[in-house]
Amino acid sequence: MTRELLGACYTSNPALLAWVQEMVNLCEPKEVFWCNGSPEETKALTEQAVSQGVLIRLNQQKLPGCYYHRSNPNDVARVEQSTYICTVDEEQAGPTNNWMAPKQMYQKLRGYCAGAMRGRTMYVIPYLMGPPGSPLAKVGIELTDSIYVALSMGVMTRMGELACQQLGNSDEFNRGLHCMLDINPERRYIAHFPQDNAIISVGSNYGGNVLLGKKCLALRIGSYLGRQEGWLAEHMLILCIESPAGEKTYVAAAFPSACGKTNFAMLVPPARFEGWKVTTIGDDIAWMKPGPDGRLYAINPEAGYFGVVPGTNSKSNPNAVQMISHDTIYTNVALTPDLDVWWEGKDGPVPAQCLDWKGNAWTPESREKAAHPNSRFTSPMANNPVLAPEADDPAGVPISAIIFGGRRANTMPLVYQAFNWVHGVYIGATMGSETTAASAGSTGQVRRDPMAMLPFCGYHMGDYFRHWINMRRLIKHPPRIFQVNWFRKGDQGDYLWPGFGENMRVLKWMIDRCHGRIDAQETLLGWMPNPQTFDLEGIRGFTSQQFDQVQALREEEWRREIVSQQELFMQLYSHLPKELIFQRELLMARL
Ligand code: GTP
Ligand code: SPV
Ligand code: MN
Repeated sequence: MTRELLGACYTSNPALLAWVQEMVNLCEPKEVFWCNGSPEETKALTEQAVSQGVLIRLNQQKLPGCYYHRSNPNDVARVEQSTYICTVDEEQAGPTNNWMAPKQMYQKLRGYCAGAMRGRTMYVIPYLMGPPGSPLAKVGIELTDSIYVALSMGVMTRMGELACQQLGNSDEFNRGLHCMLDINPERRYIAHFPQDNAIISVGSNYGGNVLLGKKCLALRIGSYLGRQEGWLAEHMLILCIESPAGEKTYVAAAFPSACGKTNFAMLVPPARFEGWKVTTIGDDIAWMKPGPDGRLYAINPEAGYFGVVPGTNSKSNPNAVQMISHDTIYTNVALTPDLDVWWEGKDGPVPAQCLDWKGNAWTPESREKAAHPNSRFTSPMANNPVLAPEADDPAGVPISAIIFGGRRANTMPLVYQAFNWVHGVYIGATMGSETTAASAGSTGQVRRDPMAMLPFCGYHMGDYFRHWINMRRLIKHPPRIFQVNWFRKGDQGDYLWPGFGENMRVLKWMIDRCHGRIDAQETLLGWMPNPQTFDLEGIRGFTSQQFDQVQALREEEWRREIVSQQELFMQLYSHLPKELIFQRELLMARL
């Protein structure tokens, strides 16, 4: 392809052309660039980003195909206080979302966007969420003035002509508009219009706020559509666990942001599990729908990983280390003098000097962190050495287990199993977790984060629970539901469970439960592992007493836990399914 042809329009879809024209009239860009997703185009856009200073080319000997990006220091995480669900009725958005009337929000944001791309390029990004040809896949179009977004969407989604092919002449596509403006937190809005299948994001250039296929479409708009259409859009990883005999079991797990999804999805089984394999279907989002055989089928709508960098090393996640060693964009990590990257928890020595994520000189004596705690990598899923071929299967994979897990220093045992579907929905609905750096604001505060969806549910959370309960009727063979907690701490503030690869032991117990192959003990919380049959062999220095500690059910803590669930239940009361109130009362009675 010649240079001149890059960026030319290649669709004749009338609805798409009309909408792009309307947005061009509004934003008044100097030029319009239609991204087609070709390797030539990626190369040319990358060159341009480098010459504009948006990307820095990293040391190509050490990190082939890798680039470095710094976002504005005021713009390094999702902003929940600026995220809105704009349904016609405020009631529909529910008390856990910010709300503004669509008319009012359109007016405000169109005001901001008017002429906002003068002298700039508008990139038109057609993208497909899900494998081509999948009945669950959806098409979105993102219009942006950020070349960083254009390049990132090329990694994170199936971007370009194939999306337009899937769309054909239909007008059923998500309309997403992104204007960076001047990256001013005062004019930062991430606004969703579920009833119009539309998104407007202004004033940010940070991943979760601006890669509109991800949290905005795949979760907030997705959850809204899922309720109407009878499926689930969830903040879940999807993995495959394969036994030495070749038996494959698929598992989906919801952990809140920065609570271990990417790590769990790429887990390397310890030596004890020779012959077992874990492969990744997805690391952040699952779209799930009942299949013709009565099982729940899941696809990963994404095509890349936007993952937490700090803590990534060859012990915690060797597959990720390999994955991000090439063809990766690093955002907000530290930069060494030889154009390598560094972060807290990386393999090897701490550099004697480097530039921190803000571009300031940093030495090991510096008090601040070199990499931002929410610094991220953007890697295509094809880079993942343990990518499951099923990630491209339009039919998705049948889910046997659903796992809910929060970051809890106390109260929550390592693992237990729900008694049944409704009890599992109650467990997910009442999940608590400490806040993390993935969202702007204070970290380490326990809050309720139902199903890890608090920041991502595009409608009333009480109606969302009702939808989960109702789904049971559509699923003849429902997945078993579990709760896990990798983050319980001892009196000294140390993690009680080694985590990471050793989580395989919990995974193995769960799939054995799904296949009816291992016993369990009934407790007031649910089914717990029998310490005699739970496999602890070969964890260095881990004793059965420590296992008792990490599994301990402390009734004092649970009394407090139940009380703290009250707040969420009160907040959602008018839409809260009675079933969940009964579940809570049953638990109280058992206590
Ligand atoms: P998002 O991309 O924000 O949705 O996050 P995620 O759920 O994919 O989280 P990720 O796997 O990136 O993990 C975030 C943090 O949790 C990292 O700092 C990890 O080191 C840490 N972590 C992950 N798994 C474990 C574990 O089993 N034990 C402990 N102690 N920490 C873990
Ligand atoms: C999360 O915060 O849950 C993420 C990163 O996966 S972001 O895309 O920024 O939302
Ligand atoms: Mn996430």
